[in-house]
This record gives sequence, structure tokens and C-alpha cells, in this order.
Amino acid sequence: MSLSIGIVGLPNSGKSTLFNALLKRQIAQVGEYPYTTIEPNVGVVEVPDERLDKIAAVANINKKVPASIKFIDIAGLIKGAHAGEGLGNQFLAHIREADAILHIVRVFENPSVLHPYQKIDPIIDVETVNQELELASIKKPTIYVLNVSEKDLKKAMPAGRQDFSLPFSFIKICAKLEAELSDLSESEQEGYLRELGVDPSAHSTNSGQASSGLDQVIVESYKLLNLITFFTIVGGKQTQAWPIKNGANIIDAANLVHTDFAKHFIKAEVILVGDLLSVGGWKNAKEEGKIRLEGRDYIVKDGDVIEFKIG
Ligand SMILES: Nc1nc2c(ncn2[C@@H]2O[C@H](COP(=O)(O)OP(=O)(O)O)[C@@H](O)[C@H]2O)c(=O)[nH]1
Ligand SMILES: [Mg+2]
Repeated sequence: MSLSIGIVGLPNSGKSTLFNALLKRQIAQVGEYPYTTIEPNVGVVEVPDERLDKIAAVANINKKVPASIKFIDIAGLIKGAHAGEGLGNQFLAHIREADAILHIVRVFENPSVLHPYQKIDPIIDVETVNQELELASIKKPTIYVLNVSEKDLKKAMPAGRQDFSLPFSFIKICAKLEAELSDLSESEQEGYLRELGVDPSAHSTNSGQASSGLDQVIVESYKLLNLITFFTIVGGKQTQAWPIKNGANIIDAANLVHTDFAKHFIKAEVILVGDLLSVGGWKNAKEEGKIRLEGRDYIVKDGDVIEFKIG
């Protein structure tokens, strides 16, 4: 089951805009979440991971199943939400169900988009929302996303974090731009970013990595949920990335893949992705003795490629 991130923030901070951009990354069918039964405000979004592509390439496999997490677009909170203001109780109940919070903060200026308190002030806005969460006794891990204008995105490249001094760490994106970009092909995206004067290779990143702001939001949300990834290669036909809690045991991993794998577990053959790639695939790894045998006490590591042996 995918863990979920609830998108919270004041009204008009850009929650739905970001959600819509993320929805374009929604995978059509994810385990027990067939597309048609997903609620309109829930998106099951694929987690970008180039390791999966590399495994598929080295194993000569077409079918790749990425890890996924759920994003939930929650209606805006306002002052007094904890006491029921603006349907607050209902929204807070939605937040309570989420496993972590993505707190979106408005920085973009646009006189035609009303701010509920008539002033763009990220610090006060964050305090307002956090106070409501606190009064409603909601504590979960939180990631902050500053929703800046296209202009600010450009100005701050490539070392984004310095130009706003806020007492918390954050990712900076322009939700409107991300939503627009997600409608375009990769080459069109580059052209569009150039037109806006944003360096496509550095757009939205403040870690020096070349990835889109949206990718970064997904990857950081995944980390916030304390998830790591292990991989399976099934019958030489399909490779899959599986999210699992950091610190989980090999039996938990087996259980995710198939309950029978956990029930009848004997041992697991395990190799790190990097080692698998460097020897050129599973067969070579076996021949070169690079595959480890692990028993039921083994703690799964990020990047483990696992084959379960059952009796
Ligand atoms: N200029 C600008 N407008 C934005 C941005 N993000 C959202 N908006 C606009 O702000 C309005 C409210 O956005 P929405 O996502 O519906 O806010 P929500 O109430 O938090 O869900 C919409 O008209 C958006 O187009 C942004 O990054 N830049
Ligand atoms: Mg909305």
C-alpha cells in the first residue's frame, strides 16, 4: 500500500496547481489502486529512480514498475480551522489520515489571486497553518515547499536556498510553471525554460542535481516518509522498485512482494544495484560470487536487488 502525503497550506497558495502537476505523473494502475477507483483528490505518483531503468537495461527487460506514493490535495486551512472555521474539522481529518505533510507556502505575487490575509508573508503564513495543526494536535513529519513566481525561480538559480532566509529548510518550485511544463514533451520543456530565462539543467534545484522541481518534490517526500527502495527482477520479464520503511527486515520485504514469499521464506539472494550493474547482470554476478545469501534477520538496504528463495 502506498504511503500518503497530504498537501496543506492556506487557500490560494497553489496546492491544487501542484497536485495537478503531480497528477500528470500518476501511474495508470498501481497494485490495489486501479485508476478508476482513485478519489479525485488522490494521486498515486511514480517515484523517479534511474536505478530501475539501469536494471531494466542490464537485464534486457521492458516492463518496469516504479515505486509510488500517494499525494492528497487537501482544501485550504484558515485561522480557526481547529475550531471548525471554513469546514476546518473536515480538512483536518484528511490531514490526520496522511502519513506526512507537504506544506506549501505562497511566495508568488499576483494581485488577481487573492491572499486570505491580503499580504504575502511566508513566515506568518507558515505560523498560521502550523498553529492550526498544533491546536488540532497534528504532528507528523513535514516538508516545506515555497511556491515562488517564475521570476524568482530564475533569479535564484542555481543555489536556491540563500535568497530567502526562512527558519526552516524548503524546496522551491513554481507550481504554475511545473503544471505547464508537465503538459509538454521533454524537448518542448527545454525550449520553454530557455524562453523564460531559466537554465533547464538547473531548473528548480537547490542541491546541484539536475532534476525538475517536481521530481525533487516527489523524491524528498519519499525520504520524508522514511522510505528506501529495494528491487526485484521477476522471471526475466519485469523489474520492480518497492518502497519499504528504512530499517525493515527481509521478511517484511518478502511479504510486500508475495505473502507466500514470507510464509515459506528460506533465504534471499541479494546484491546492491551498483554491484549488479558493474558486473553486467545477475548471471555474471552469480558466476563471480558477488551475490550474498541472507537469512531471515537481514535488514534491507536501499538499493538491494533481491531474489527470494522459498521452500
Ligand atoms: N503566478 C503564479 N500563480 C500561481 C502559482 N501557483 C498557483 N497560482 C495561481 O493561484 C491560484 C490559486 O491556486 P490553487 O492551486 O488553486 O490554490 P489552492 O487554493 O492552494 O489549491 C490559481 O489561479 C493559480 O493559477 C504560481 O506559482 N505562480
Ligand atoms: Mg485547491
